[in-house]
Amino acid sequence: MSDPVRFDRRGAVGVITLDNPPVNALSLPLRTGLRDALAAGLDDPEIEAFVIHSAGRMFSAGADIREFDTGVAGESPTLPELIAQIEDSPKPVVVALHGTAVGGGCELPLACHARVAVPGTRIGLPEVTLGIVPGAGGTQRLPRLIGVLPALEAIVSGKPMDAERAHELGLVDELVMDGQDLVEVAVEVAERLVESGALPKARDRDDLLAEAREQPELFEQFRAKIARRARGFEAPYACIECVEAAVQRPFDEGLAFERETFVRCRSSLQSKAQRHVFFAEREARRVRGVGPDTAKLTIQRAAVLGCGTMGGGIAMCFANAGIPVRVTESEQAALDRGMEKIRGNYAATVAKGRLSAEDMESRLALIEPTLDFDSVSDADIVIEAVFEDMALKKDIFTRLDAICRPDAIMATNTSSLDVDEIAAVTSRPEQVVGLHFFSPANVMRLLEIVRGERTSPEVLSSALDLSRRIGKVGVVVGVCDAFAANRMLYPYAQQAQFLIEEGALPEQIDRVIYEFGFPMGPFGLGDLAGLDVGWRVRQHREPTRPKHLRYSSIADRLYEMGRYGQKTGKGWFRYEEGSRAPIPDPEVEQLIVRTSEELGIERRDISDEEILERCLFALVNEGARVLDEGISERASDLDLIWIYGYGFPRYRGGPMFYADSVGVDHVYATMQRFHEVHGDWLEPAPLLERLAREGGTFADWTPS
Ligand code: T1G
Repeated sequence: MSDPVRFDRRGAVGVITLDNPPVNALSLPLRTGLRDALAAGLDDPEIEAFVIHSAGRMFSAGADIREFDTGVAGESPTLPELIAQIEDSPKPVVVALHGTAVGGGCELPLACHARVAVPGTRIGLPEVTLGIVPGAGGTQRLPRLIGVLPALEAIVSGKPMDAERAHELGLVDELVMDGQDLVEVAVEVAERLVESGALPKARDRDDLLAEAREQPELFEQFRAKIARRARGFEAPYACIECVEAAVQRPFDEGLAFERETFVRCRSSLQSKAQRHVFFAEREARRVRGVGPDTAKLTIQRAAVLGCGTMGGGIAMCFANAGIPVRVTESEQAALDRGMEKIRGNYAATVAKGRLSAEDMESRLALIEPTLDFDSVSDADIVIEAVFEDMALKKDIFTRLDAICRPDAIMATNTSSLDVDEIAAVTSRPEQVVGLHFFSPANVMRLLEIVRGERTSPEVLSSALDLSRRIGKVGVVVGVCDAFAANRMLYPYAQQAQFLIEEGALPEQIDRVIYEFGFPMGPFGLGDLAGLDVGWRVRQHREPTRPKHLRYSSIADRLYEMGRYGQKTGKGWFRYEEGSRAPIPDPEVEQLIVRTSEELGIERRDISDEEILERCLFALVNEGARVLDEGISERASDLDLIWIYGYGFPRYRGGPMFYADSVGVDHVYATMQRFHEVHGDWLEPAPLLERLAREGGTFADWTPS
């Protein structure tokens, strides 16, 4: 391992280079090297100032997250010690930023006496996304440099800003112009500081805090403002408390409060869960048979067959990523309706101020509607998003096989049909893959990439690359009925329906699931997706249902009553005109009670705990089967599927991580009890039993 820190001279300026690929994480060896380089320069009378910069594609991604649960993170020199050494240096320290400077990689620059950056550099404090607060002075120095509200926005959202914005706010002192060398500009700034004798320190600034000190209510207002999006999360509120401490306490007291808060958050289950998700997203890119050298097709032109709800949303994903896309339909009216929906979606985003009208027009210009099926022949990828019917899809893939380029990727957006059966009608099944988007496709971040038996590594590599380009979290799964996502959804939704037969009501179950952290419960979700869609899926699944096991008939009865959910104003709940707020409907309760009587079920009071465990443990149990059958390569992939596909609360890490956190033995014992009382739908999966018996966890499980 080469030395992560180098020290050179440019005249009287000591130039320190951080070089710890791939992201210059501030690991212990790097911290030690930096401390020693500074100490050497401080002892050298010929050195009058320092410039710190990094090799590689970015300045730094911050503290080494992998050190968190090892004692190394606390080993000296710790980051706060290093940062104090820099801020208290009697010789000016100038930092030169490029690429990305986040977390500790932003806090270190905040302690420098001047900051120079290349335009476009991403600068920020994303710690809140890891369930922690910035722990090396970020919550104390940033508000002093840019003001309290901009600092609150940056710290509580975790979103980095670019160097231009940072310069506007006074965080970056100098932007490097075209043709200028970053380190050279930083050396000049350092020399100017030496000349002026100035050593500006963020800790000494108070001017931008004064105003906030007069308006203590702004912190309450900020808490109210984030309440909806921060529901259930602990770290955003801990961040606000730290910035509040920056305003109300002397610097060193605020710093101590921040550190205390950081240490508390770092050991919290929420932070462990959110760090699990961070690494799970990176792990998901590692797929059996696909290596970093596997060739991939860079998609420059796409086509989508079908401009319905899914097709239109998928087309928007490509346009949003700047990729031209053709979208087809068989009739003009359907095409016009689809394009109107797309335009409407964009207009809504413009109305919310999250997109400019110009950007809307430029994205719409990338979407080319056409009735000409054959015009997709020059596309790099064609995604079929038509009605969920096997015969129709086979016909389409037969036609695509005849017209598409040999290297083109042919994908199906089916949410449950057999991708191998579809691929088999073509002469090139290796070019066929499932790309299962989640509704609304332009919003939901999950992309379930379905690997067929013959899908080539190159096509998988291209699909994974594409998922990142269109802002999706791509998770590869194998072919089985309903793949991984929906397959785990069914037992979860089914238990919810059995529970209402036994005594609960939809509003109780949805409240429990909502309070657990989901955006909505299974009944609200059913009404959003449409009970007619659910009915069609059940018709499709009926032939595979084990005959000795029944499913609840209440949903079918609602469908037969024409209650399709939000789209008809009535489903499991009733909806006022123009409102999405679910209202319990006595008519539904009567139907439920009547069904219990017909089934001879004596209704009973059901606890919130039983509801939570039956619904969640049922999906965990199915997840164990999905892993055991090799449909998914790792439990953390299933966690991503549920977080990005169904809104499983990120601060609980996903269903499999959650099962590990409550104890696999507890999940197994509870499933055994449920199985005895409620029958075979809740039979514990062999893997769940094995892990419970061996004291294993889903996190440590690997395919045999
Ligand atoms: N620590 C350890 N490993 C890291 C890392 C980090 N901070 N950041 C990235 N990696 C690994 C990552 O797992 C992957 O590994 C490889 O680097 C490339 O990353 C006191 C305590 C910077 C925007 O939250 O957001 O500072 O999979 O694929 O897409 O307040 O990485 O190849 O083995 O993501 O170009 C706060 C986390 C830390 C930023 C680059 N910092 N990183 O994205 O590359 S807490 C963060 C990112 C902190 C202080 C506290 C992104 C990136 P592998 P990548 P990328």
